[in-house]
Amino acid sequence: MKQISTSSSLAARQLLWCALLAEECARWGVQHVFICPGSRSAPLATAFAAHPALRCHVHFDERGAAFAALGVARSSLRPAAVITTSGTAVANLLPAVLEAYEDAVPLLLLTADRPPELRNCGANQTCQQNTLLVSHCRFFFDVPPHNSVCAPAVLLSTLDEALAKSLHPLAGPVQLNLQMREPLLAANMDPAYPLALPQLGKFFTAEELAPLRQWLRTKECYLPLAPAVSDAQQVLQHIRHFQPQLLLCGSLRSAPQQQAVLALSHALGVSCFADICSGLRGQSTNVFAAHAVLQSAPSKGNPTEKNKPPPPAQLRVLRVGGRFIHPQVEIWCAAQLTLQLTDGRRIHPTHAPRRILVASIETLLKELPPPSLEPSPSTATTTVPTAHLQTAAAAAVPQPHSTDAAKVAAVETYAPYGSALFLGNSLSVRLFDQHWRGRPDITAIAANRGVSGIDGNIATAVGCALGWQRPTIAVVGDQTALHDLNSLALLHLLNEQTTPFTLILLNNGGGRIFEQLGHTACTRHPEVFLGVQLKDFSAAARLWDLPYRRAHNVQELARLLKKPHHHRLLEVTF
Ligand SMILES: Cc1ncc(C[n+]2csc(CCOP(=O)(O)OP(=O)(O)O)c2C)c(N)n1
Repeated sequence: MKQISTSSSLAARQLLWCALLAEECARWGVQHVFICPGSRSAPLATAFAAHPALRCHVHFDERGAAFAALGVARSSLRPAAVITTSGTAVANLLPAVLEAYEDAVPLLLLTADRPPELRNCGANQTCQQNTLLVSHCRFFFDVPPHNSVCAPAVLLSTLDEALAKSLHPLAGPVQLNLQMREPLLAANMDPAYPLALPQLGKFFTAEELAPLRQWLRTKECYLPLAPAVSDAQQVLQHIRHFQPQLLLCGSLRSAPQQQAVLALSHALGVSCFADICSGLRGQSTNVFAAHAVLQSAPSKGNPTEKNKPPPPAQLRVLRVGGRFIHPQVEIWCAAQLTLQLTDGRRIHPTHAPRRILVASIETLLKELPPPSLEPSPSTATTTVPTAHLQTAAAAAVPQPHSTDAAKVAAVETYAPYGSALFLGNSLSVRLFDQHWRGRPDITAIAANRGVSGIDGNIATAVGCALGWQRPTIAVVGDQTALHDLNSLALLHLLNEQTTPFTLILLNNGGGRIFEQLGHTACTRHPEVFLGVQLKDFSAAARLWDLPYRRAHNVQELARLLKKPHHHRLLEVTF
């Protein structure tokens, strides 16, 4: 290590240390960085904020910042970074980290910490944060301070491994816990990009910088760590050999994934039964709601079903994508002969025997003809065993007979062209899964179904909108909204012209999902289940200067949705 003595030189060296991280993040294609203010993280914040290729967003609440990063990573398909100070700030990342881990979303957590000499000795704002998130990270490293034995090349290659593991083989959160030594910052310091040898040479030895010479000359990552190539042809061969009769599709993440599933269903000549979060409904006449498959299973003990013909023998089902909102779909699938294509996650809560192929579905696009909007001519002959499902699915097209169906129909009819949807947990996402028929122009649909928390839903929706760059409608329940009112502060990140954001708050007076638990506890002790019943959310909208309207009936909701608008909160009370 170069012997530098003055306090400002040490601070400058640490800032450059952080600038190496910022530069490498940019080279990996990281675009969005959420910075939560703090002093231990000040060098990181300063270095990242100064980088011309990174879009840095500042948010006071680490929990919301992490959920927003999750949202933008999910919708932009690139890792998003979060920078925090030490202590409880790191603990606040945990809910979003759990969601990212379970739902395979790439997140880079850069948490500032104290060096070893200040741990476990009563130093301020210090805790065992180096063990806090590890169980839910695909990679973790406790990075020593800049003035220790750790050289710049070690720092870069460690970040490279972290970013590679945030994406492959299964995406998820990764954490670098960065030990920062005082002095943290000195006066008038700004890292100058692009980083150059003479500048670094003032603070690092020639020996330390030798491995970086090539890196400094180019714009390439230090250690690119590309994923293993998978053989799409082989995967397709397995699928064809299995001869699927039906495609059952859970959530999807991207347009290439959607195109691959449509192309696959077309090439195989089978229908696709799709979850709301696949974004496939409405994309082809050959796509039906996933829960329509349940039509083939007569409900037990229902006398009117007695004379129905027995359901056909097991179907050969090709199961793709993530989870289903409707819990019965996976149970139905367990009773069929199933081949599951997975990104590496074991989404298989029934544990029924099935064949598994680990492969990314989008790679199949290379081997498939482009999808068509109409079913292939072969469909009629090859899907005979699923014909009864198609008929049932067509008959099950929801009529807006209930107010719930009417709410969904209003959004489906009046959402601006090319909108995106974020669906809050609890009843909102179920409602849309049940009643959403789909529109060809609405393909981006997301929800936090990794662990189905009702926290951070507004933040995630804003993050998703940031990545989607489309008019976005988020639908959440009242308790879900209360959980994350802080995150309305994030709305300023969205351009009102290109990305107008509508928050539809379904205020049904508390956590009404518990009324469906099927026991009397909810009616006997409603206070234990419903939570705070807030009659009017207009004050929350006022706090963040957000236009607010209330819809008492479906006509009012339709009228409000039709109006051109900027960001707004629509409270639905019917
Ligand atoms: C962080 C978190 N806490 C608690 C729960 C359990 N939970 C699931 S749904 C729900 C109530 C949600 O109420 P609301 O947002 O009003 O929606 P509604 O049930 O009325 O659709 C709760 C507390 C959860 N999923 N996540």
